[in-house]
Amino acid sequence: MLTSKSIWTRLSLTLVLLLMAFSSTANVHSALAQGQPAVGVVCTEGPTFSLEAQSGYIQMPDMNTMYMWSFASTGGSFQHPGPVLCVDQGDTVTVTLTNSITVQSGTTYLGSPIRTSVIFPGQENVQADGALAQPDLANNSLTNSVGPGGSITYSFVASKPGTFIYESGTNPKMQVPMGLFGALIVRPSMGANYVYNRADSQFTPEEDFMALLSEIDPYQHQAVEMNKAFNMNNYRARYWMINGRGFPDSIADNFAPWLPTQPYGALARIHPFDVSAHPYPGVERFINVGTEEYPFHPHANNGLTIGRDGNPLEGPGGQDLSYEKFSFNIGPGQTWDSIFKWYDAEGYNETTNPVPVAPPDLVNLTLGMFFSGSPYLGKMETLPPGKSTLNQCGEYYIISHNHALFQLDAFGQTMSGPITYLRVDPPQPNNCP
Ligand SMILES: [Cu+2]
Repeated sequence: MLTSKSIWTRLSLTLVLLLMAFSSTANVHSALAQGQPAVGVVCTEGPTFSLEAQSGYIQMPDMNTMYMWSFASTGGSFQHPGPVLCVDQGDTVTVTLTNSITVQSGTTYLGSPIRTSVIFPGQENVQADGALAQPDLANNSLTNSVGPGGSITYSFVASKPGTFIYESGTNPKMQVPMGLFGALIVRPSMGANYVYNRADSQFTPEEDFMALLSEIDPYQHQAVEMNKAFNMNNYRARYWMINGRGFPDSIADNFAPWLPTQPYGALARIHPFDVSAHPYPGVERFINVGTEEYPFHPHANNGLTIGRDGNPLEGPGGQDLSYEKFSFNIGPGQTWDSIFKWYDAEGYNETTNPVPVAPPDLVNLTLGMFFSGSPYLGKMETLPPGKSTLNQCGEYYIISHNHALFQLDAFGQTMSGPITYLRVDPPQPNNCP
């Protein structure tokens, strides 16, 4: 039997636990997530940035945890991948890097102090502490690196718009797979709702998406964490990621509370094309920081490739050289900008223009977790007994995934890795949350 005293003890204990849970969640996420969108690119606004190379852990789809190196905002909590740096064309970009990487033995790895740096592929005349940054060709590295506890400041003028990578320039063959990379978006002088300085690159600002593709060899990460040698000739990726997550975490919102160090989701959420209500496409910025080609393919929906590696696809006279793609073969180190839209080509309507094919008997159907119960956009119908759905308002979900199927894997657990969805909401106004 519970005495009143024990009830109060229990209640107050519960309250304390609740408050603790609440405040720790708030601490981790509120500063990061405030005013940020649930889907799409989360910009860290420039042009002055302070990055800290840190070590920490991320959560894998097979419930493994992974020791990582990654860039974070200085003084901020560990995150992977690094912040998406957003600047305007013509900005003088300044990035101050602090090195706080540690392994189990502290700030040395195999007896040497851990050094790191940042390179900005595609940017010209990058300065390091005021002098032109220099390559260290003997070590395939950047000369201008920083040791434990130190800092260094890089600067450059973002002269070209587009999607770029920033990553470690110190032993990059080893440090980039450890996680030291992120995206840099340079907005064109035509405006933030253009990808390039071309009228035909205009997009819907709420439909700006990123697919940052990467990979992990867990044996490399374990060896580095434990201060043990790892021969990179034995490197073999066993996890593949999109925006630092594997499926199904990849379709969770930005800042999903159960992924405190993996803030970026990969769901693309759009509205149907409409010549007056929704006239502009969305943009997907594909980025590959891995070692292999990633043939990424949005199902049933071609994209229009409009830029590669920060170069608009145009001829010398500005001719439009963009091309449709069904599978985007993103090579290592490449970025591809693709604009896409979904439009209601057939105009199916339950009463005025029904789908002309009778659906099979329910017993012969396999229903996915996201099916609304109806083929008509915006309609929800009762599902058969025992079936539940995550569908919210009759929206469509179209899978989008890496078509190197062996990469849809998390250390042997299949149907994970770089998979996400294109979510098409019914035209506005709708009942979608
Ligand atoms: Cu497919």
